[in-house]
Amino acid sequence: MAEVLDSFCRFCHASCAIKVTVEDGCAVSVIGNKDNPVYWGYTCAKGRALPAQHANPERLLRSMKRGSDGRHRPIPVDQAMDEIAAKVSRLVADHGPRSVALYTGTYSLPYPAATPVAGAWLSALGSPMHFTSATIDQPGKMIAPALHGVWQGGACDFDHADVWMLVGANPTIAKSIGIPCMNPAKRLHDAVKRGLQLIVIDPRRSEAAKAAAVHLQPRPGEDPTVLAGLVRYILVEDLIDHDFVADQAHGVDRLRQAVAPFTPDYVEQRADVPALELVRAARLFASRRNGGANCGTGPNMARRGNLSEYLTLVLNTLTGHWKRAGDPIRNPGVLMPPVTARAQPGAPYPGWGFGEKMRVRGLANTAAGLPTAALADEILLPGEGQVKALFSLGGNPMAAWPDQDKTLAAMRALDLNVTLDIKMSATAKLADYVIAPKLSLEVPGMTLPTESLTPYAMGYPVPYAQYSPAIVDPPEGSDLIEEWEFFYGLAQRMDLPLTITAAWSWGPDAESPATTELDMRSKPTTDALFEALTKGSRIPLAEVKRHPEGRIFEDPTARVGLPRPECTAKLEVADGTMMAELEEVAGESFGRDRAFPYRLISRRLPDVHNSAGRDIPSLVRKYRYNPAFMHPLDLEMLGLEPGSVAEIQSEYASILGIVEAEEGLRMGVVSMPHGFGDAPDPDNDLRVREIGSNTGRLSPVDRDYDPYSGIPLMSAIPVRVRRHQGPIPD
Ligand SMILES: Nc1nc2c(c(=O)[nH]1)N[C@H]1C(S)=C(S)[C@@H](COP(=O)(O)OP(=O)(O)OC[C@H]3O[C@@H](n4cnc5c(=O)[nH]c(N)nc54)[C@H](O)[C@@H]3O)O[C@H]1N2
Ligand SMILES: Nc1nc2c(c(=O)[nH]1)N[C@H]1C(S)=C(S)[C@@H](COP(=O)(O)OP(=O)(O)OC[C@H]3O[C@@H](n4cnc5c(=O)[nH]c(N)nc54)[C@H](O)[C@@H]3O)O[C@H]1N2
Ligand code: SF4
Ligand SMILES: [Mo]
Repeated sequence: MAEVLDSFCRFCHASCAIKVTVEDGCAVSVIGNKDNPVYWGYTCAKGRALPAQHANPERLLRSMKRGSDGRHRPIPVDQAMDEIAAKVSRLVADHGPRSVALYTGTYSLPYPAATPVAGAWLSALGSPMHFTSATIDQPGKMIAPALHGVWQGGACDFDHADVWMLVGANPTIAKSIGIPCMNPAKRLHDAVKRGLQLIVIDPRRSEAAKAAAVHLQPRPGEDPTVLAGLVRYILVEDLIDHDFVADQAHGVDRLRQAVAPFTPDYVEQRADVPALELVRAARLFASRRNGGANCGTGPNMARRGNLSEYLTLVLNTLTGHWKRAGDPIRNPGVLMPPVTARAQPGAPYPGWGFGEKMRVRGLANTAAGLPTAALADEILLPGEGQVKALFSLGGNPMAAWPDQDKTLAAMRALDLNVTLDIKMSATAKLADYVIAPKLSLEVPGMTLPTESLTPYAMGYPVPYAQYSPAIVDPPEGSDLIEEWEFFYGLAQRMDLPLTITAAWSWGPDAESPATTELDMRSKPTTDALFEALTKGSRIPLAEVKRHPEGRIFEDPTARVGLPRPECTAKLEVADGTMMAELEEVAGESFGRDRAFPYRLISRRLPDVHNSAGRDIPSLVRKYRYNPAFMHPLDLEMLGLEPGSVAEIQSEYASILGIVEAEEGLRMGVVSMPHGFGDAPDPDNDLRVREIGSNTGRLSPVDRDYDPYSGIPLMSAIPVRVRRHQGPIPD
């Protein structure tokens, strides 16, 4: 018998509210809930493919162990946990706890208990080596606020703003950064209709750029130049918010000196942005009080991502684009503790260099976490502290980490390589154990992770939350486990106590989060863990559960408070390191790079999520591979027709790409999605039409990297392009 049940999608981090038709315990179709007050019925092709994903013949229904012949065979998950626990105990006894590392990737987030329990297990072991994808994503998003300080009144609300700037973010497709990610296309459309002026800085005429009043299309990697140009113009033309800057900011004179070289003419020459357009963007941005600017992955993956993020914050501060005392707090938290906000600066704090030190390139912990770009080296470099065991939770290092050749060497060097994945990913194929987890509709879920993504400006614009119980059964005959249960199982076997910490809110009056010691004899339920993670929440989880369709839990009284009288902190607009970087930028020579005349830039495809979704037929109807999009005139000049195979070569490595024409790109650019291909191997590499190729191979981790987060050039990579000369794959 069929029934229609409420749930929410966890294919990406937008958590769209859905109605799932369930027949005999299996999902058969998914539609958006058109009555939902924040998503208005939206789903994308990935959400509608949830039934296919759950029933995918490629899906792992049992955990796998790699035999001495290199082949993977099913293993009961309890036995896998016994063996893995024994191996970890031996490694820790022989090499110390630092020899065990955890990497949590994209699909750790949709399972709220997964990272807390995995992290608690790692801490109980005594290892500090918890890496995440944040430092190979947008490390500047966390590092820049540390250097600038955080405005404790909060950012202006997109849904009520008059002006907005997106720097290398495309929320229409990515549903991620820059504007709230709940049906962002409609949100953007409605905003423009009510008068919002959108400014987009992107070498590509992205879907978001199509809604822009001003679209600056600079040379890739020139964001620091363009943003410094905007800052300079706003200062020189005296378009700043005088009262706000005088009261709340420190360093304006020093900033003025550092941006002096970035005149509109200089920006035009260097970044190829017409001076008049730059001026138009600066005037527009400064002319409205209610607004904001945000960076996405584009500038963060190009050179000097911290500086681009920093200058974006500086632009917000100079123009006073922050909330003031008495302004409404439109999302005072739901599953998180109550948000507190005061119209005062939070002082800057260290962005890097504290905590655990890496053994390479002078890197250490950062405000964005440990530098993941150093993890392959940590595995490969012999000596005290060498990483010997890696646990990947919902991540795919072989597809996602920069420097694919080095990653491959690292995966092969590990004594113990464990991944938790729903399929035999490129990483799983190299792993000793692949733990097969339950999938989203088979487990309880809550929207706490989406709510917690406020620093990425993708959290809920209103106090919305949803809880979903498991609504389908795991496939018959399967032996599946939730991710948290795996780490809990290891801890039980190793006799380690686990303590998890509840979610905490930002804000000057936030209380320290509650902790819960887990019962290690009798396994808690997922729901009990959810209770522990939402201790102190503004709305009790039990109340959220009473509204299975998801609901807004208003608090119209929540307002930004007055500053504390004793507050003396200032927002720093001339951080020493950032100003020194700006001076370096100003001193750089620029012009045509004859050896590597093109710039390969990052971008996302609508129907796949990083390396996930490529095994679902409805999602790869258009592209099975990752096309190398180029301007038609570039293709003509290179003698390439759409659909032909090109060799794309960086100074370090080369990959093949199937070229595709895109009018909206500036010339000199190759725009190519990541996460495709497989491990480096001549056979895999020639299957470019079938599986695409991995852009991460073009990015060595030990050249041209950020000295703090370690992120190498992953966008705006200098490359040359020519017709592929070897055997042409069909
Ligand atoms: N060159 C280049 N490299 C990049 C980027 C880029 O733009 N260019 N982008 C970077 C960014 S922003 C990020 S966030 C990282 C992503 O880095 P990762 O998170 O390491 O990579 P993903 O490809 O997202 O890997 C997700 C894995 O989770 C598996 N999976 C899917 N569903 C589930 C599930 O329900 N449970 C579990 N346990 N696993 C599941 C998928 O099969 C896949 O293997 O990559 C980064 N790498
Ligand atoms: N459908 C889908 N959605 C996703 C993902 C996915 O793979 N598919 N991945 C998810 C993940 S992990 C993340 S982190 C987010 C990312 O979310 P976004 O950062 O919004 O990602 P993109 O859509 O790639 O948009 C980045 C934009 O930056 C531009 N760009 C590239 N280089 C430069 C540069 O040097 N300067 C400037 N100014 N712009 C540049 C690109 O042209 C592109 O339009 O998306 C998430 N959402
Ligand atoms: S946007 Fe994300 S959450 Fe919404 S349906 Fe698509 S994949 Fe699912
Ligand atoms: Mo990401």
